[in-house]
Amino acid sequence: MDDLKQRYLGQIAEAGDEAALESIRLAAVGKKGEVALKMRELGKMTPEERQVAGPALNALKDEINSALAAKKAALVDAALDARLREEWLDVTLHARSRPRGTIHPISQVTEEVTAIFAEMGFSVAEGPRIDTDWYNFDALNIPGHHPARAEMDTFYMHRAEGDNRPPHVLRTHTSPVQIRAMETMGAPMRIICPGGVYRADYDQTHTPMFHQVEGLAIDTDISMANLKWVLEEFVKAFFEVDGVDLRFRASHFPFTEPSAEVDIRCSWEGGTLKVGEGDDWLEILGSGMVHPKVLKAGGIDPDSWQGFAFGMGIDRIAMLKYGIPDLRAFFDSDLRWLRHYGFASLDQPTLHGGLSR
Ligand code: 2NL
Repeated sequence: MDDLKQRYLGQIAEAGDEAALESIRLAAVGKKGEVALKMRELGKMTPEERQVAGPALNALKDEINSALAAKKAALVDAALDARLREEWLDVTLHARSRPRGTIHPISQVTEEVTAIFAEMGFSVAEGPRIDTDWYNFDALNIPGHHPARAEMDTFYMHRAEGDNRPPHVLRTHTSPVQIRAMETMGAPMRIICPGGVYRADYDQTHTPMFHQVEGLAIDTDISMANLKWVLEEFVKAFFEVDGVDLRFRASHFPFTEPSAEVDIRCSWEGGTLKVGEGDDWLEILGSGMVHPKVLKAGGIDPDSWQGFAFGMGIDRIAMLKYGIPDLRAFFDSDLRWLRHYGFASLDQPTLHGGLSR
């Protein structure tokens, strides 16, 4: 019996899983197991022998059964431990994997510009990229013979032979959107018009499609002073600096009178732009008081209303702010470039959150 006990307790201690434990149980204390066989031998014994062997066999059976139960509990515990080690979860992970796409710098800068002007009461107006030459030129005081029409390298839409309707063009600026907004909104108004525009020009610094944002504010008592304040606020917020110097240089546009080109004080130390300090000047936009003929074209009475307008290149200010050297890379759709210069899609630019972070 001692031999049986040592053998089975040894096997139970060694058992690696519940299946092994079950076959040990059958062999030891099952109906046809070794202990049962020994029990059968009790009948052949003398009553004295039986009185010793009977309880001893029962004790052995009990001992093996409790060793089996203890080992089974230990195996269940170990299995649970292994499962817990395997099935862990990092509760700090994002619910969804991070998006792989990025926001294009032009989209980012458009959102930044929109957030800044929204704070100053400007809403966003949009319009068609294909428009009539009246909205794109005539309404802006650029008549048919005007050199600006030629200068703007316009893409004209094809017309079938004998189709004498006025020509359509790919808009060369977002001004036609502002004319349409004057017609529909009337005065007073404050809008910006960001969007893609087209000119037949392609070299290091020009692409046939690029982006512009124009602004327009019309009221009864608007002056160049209001323009200057709005542009100062814009430049400070956009370049994320506390102070700027603006320089207004007299200029000429057919749609504004007077007209001014605006430079900002800057420095170019080690090739990086610093706005608001230094001895260099950087031209960033054109502006002026809206020409009375342009107000009239938009259905607004120039004797009662006046306004300022400005226009700047989004691609250009994006390159300046984010140190992007090559304009043409904007339109290459190169994934490595997009990952490098792109912005996280869930970080929307806001003035309170920091525009670009
Ligand atoms: C530039 C200059 C400018 C405007 C755009 C404008 C629009 C209307 C009336 C009057 Cl509807 N003016 N736009 C005015 C001055 C300059 O853009 O250098 N753009 C990149």
